[in-house]
Amino acid sequence: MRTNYSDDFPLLKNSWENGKRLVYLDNAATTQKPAQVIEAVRKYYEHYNANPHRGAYPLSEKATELYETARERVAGFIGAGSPEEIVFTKGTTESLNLVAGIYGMDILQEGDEILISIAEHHSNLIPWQAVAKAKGARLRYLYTDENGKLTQEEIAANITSQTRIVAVAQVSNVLGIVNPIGEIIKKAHEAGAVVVLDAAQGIPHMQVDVQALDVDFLAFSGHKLYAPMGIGVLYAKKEHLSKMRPLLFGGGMVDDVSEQTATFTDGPAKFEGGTQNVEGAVGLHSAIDYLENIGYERIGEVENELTQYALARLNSMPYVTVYGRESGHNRTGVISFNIDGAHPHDVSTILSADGVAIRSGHHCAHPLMRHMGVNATCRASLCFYNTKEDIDVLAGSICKVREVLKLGAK
Ligand code: C6P
Repeated sequence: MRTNYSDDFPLLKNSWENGKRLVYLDNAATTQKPAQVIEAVRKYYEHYNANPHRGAYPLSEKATELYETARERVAGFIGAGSPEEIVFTKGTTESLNLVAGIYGMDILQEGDEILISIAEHHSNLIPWQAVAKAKGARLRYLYTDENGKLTQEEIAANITSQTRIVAVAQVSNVLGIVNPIGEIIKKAHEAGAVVVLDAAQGIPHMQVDVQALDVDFLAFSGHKLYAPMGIGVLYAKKEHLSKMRPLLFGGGMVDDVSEQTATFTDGPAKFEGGTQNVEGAVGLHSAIDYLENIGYERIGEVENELTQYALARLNSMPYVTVYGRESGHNRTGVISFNIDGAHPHDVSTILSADGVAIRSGHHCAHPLMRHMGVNATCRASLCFYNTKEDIDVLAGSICKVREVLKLGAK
């Protein structure tokens, strides 16, 4: 059984920071790219680059084929009924803005309720604030308990006959907790609401099947899934997508344009105005191949073992506070913590001197920070290419923080 995957990632083999080996623990922000993804993108530019859906010459036809094959691959990967339900976007942020700004804007009426959780990333929060304001709808929140969980009682009490849209993250980018998505979708559908799932932090770690989940919309980013930046996905059930207006007007999305009017194509192309990111789609296709070759089961095993190991190391330090549920399988390797007396930015700077890359700050989740009563946290986020040695370097570096900051022993 293979135990070390870091060799597949050129940057991890070659990178050194301050003379120290790079210990990359910021995978929730973006992941590194395996050699096969880099190679697929290089090959695309060396052999196939042209503007897709426009030229009648073989090169353009090849670029079109690669782009559309990637769409089919994504559809199969998430269990969509058809590639027609897959819209390529720049990333999760654009996907969620498309749902809120078009679907939300068209279906919501005064007094309707949009329900999100207090743990949402700003990308799944501010678009709903904007649409609520524009339509006179109410933006309501599900609150996490002291363990960072959304309880069944909280869900049951807040999805009502007024709820039209429920938009939640599959996994919190701050706490790593996996939300009870099945329960939320069931309750929302019983109430006649649609569900928008932000899978940005979920899909890199667990299999998603949109039909089994019966989710209405799903958004994710390629760059957190070992693919290039600038490519993302919006899955939407055909019944919703066919009724939605385009967001961006331009080339590649029209049927006919006259001086004063235009008609638009059906299907995903309607939402993909302008020249698209073929390189990104090719890279995403290759990243999915890479991931499926390892398999989610194996990825889950490796990441769970690393996560439990990291939690045990951090929890053994009396001056470290870990936020959110501290053990169990129902979480990913996103671990937020603070060190008594130390500002998270100082912590990440000290860790960085040891080659350790973590994130510190509010993680684009201000309302959650306020709800937890903290200004900021340090966040280490693991994935399957990390190793126990990486965690040991992290733990060793954390041990030094209070000493470096002259905070005394604890
Ligand atoms: N979170 C993080 O370090 P984009 O930037 O569009 O690829 O993804 C936005 C986004 C949406 N939802 C969730 C749950 C996310 O975690 C993110 C991105 C990164 O936590 C960058 S802020």
